[in-house]
Amino acid sequence: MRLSRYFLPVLKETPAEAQVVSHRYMLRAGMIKQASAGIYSWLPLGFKVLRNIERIVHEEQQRAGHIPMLMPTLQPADLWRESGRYDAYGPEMLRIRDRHERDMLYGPTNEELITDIFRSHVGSYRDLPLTLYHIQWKFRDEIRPRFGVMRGREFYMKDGYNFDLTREDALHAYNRHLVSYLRTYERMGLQAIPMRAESGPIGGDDTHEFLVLAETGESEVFYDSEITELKFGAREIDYDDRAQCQAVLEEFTSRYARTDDTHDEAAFHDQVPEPRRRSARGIEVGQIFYFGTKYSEPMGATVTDQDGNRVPVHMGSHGIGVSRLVGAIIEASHDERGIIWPEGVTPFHCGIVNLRQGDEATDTACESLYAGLAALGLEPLYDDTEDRAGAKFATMDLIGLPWRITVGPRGLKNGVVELTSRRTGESEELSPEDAVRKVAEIYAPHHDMAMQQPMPQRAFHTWM
Ligand code: 5CA
Repeated sequence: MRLSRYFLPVLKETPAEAQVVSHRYMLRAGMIKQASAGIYSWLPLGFKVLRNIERIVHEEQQRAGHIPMLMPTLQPADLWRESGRYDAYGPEMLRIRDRHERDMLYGPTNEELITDIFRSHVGSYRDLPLTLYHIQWKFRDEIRPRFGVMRGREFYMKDGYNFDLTREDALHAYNRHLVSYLRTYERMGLQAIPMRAESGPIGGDDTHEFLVLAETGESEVFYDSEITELKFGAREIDYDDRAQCQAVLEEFTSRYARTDDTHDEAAFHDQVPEPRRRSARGIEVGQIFYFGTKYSEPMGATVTDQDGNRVPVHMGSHGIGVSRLVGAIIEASHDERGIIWPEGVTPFHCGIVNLRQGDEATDTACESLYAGLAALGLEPLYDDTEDRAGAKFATMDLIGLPWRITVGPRGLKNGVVELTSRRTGESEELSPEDAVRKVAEIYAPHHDMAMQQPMPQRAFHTWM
C-alpha cells in the first residue's frame, strides 16, 4: 500500500476522552472512530489488525478440529425463555421488538442458538464429538463502556461450543480448547496466563480465563513468576491425544495463578516460595467453560447412547475476545512514541520511508523494494508522501510497524538502505536486496505457522 493512496487519518493531539494507552493510540493512529458509547467503526488500519487476529483464531481453531460456521446477531427471545436466561440476564441484554411485536435480542453470547441447532440436527452418539464455533459481533449493554475496544458494548468474539456424550469427553474438549488457546495467544505475541476463575452468567463448574499482564488490566492477578517463563513454542500437538492435552494443561496450570476472585492467600504462600510470588493486573482475553447439561437438559438437546437411551449432551463454551485483543496487544506492547506490533498481527509487514520523494534514484529504489517485498508475499506500507522525514518517522513509530526500511540519496550512493527494528530501535545498513531477504526471513516462521499441517480446512484462506 502507498500511503498517498491510503486512508490513515492520524491525529496529532491526544484525545482527552481516552484513559488508557491502547485507546489513545488506536484513536491517534486512525484505527477506530467512536460511533456512540462503546460502539466503534474500524477504520482501515484497525480493520487489518482485527482481521489478522481473526485469521489466527480461525487457523488455530481448525487446527484443533473445530468447525467454523456463522450465526446471526439477532436472536429470538423465546429460545432464551427456554433456557431461563431471558429474565436472568438483566439490563446488559439489548432487547428489541420487531414489527410483529415479537421479542428479539442482540446476542450477548450464543449457547441457546447453538443448542437449538444441535437438537434439530443431531440425534445419535455416533455424531459426537462435535465442536462448532463462529466469530461474530456481540452486544452487551455494559453500564460503563470504557477503555475503547477493551470494554465495548458491541464487540467481536469467537465463541465455540462442544457437544459430547460424557463428562470425560467434554473435559477433553475443555482441555483441547485450553491448549489451543495457549498457541493462539502466543502467535499474537502475547503471554496469556490461564487462571481458574468464576463462571458468572454462563454458569458451570469448570472455568479458566486467560489473562494478559498489563498495568491497565481490570483484575488483580497473583501468580508464580515461573508461569510467565513457560512457552508453548513450536511443539506439535495431537489434539485428539487426551494424555498429551492433559499434560500440556497441567504444565501451564499447575503453576499457581489466581485472580482476585479466587485468590487464596494461605494457599498462595504455601505453594509459591517468597521470591517467586508476583501480583500484577491482567486483561481477560478469553474464557473457557465446562457446564455439563445446563443448557442441554432444559432445551432437550439429547442423543441416543450406545444402549439406546436418550441422554442430554455434555457441553462447554469457549470465548476469545477478538476485538478486545487489539487493545490488549497494544497495552502489552508499546512505548512513548506509539504502538509496537508483534510480527504475527502487524497491519503491514514493513514500512518504507522515502527521505527524498521526487529524487529519481531514491524513488526508483523505493519502488523496487516495494516490488521485492510484495513478490515474497509481504505487504509493505510505502510512505511516498511529500512530508518531512521527521513527520514520516513519527507516523511510522505511532502506527507501530515492527520493521522499517529507510531510503535516502546518501545511503544509496554507498549502495545501502537502513533496516530498523521498531522494538529495539537498532538499525543496520544493508543492500536493498539483503534488506528484502532479511525481512522475509523474519516473517518466515509466521508464514510457516499459518501453513503448517495439519490444517483440515485450508480453503478458508481464500475468503480472508
Ligand atoms: N459464551 C461464553 C464463552 S463463548 C462467553 O460469552 N464468555 S465471556 O463472557 O467470557 O466472553 C468471552 C470473551 O469476550 C472475554 O474473555 C473477553 O475477552 C471478551 N469480552 C467480553 N465482554 C467484552 C466487552 N464488553 N468488550 C470487549 N470484549 C469483551
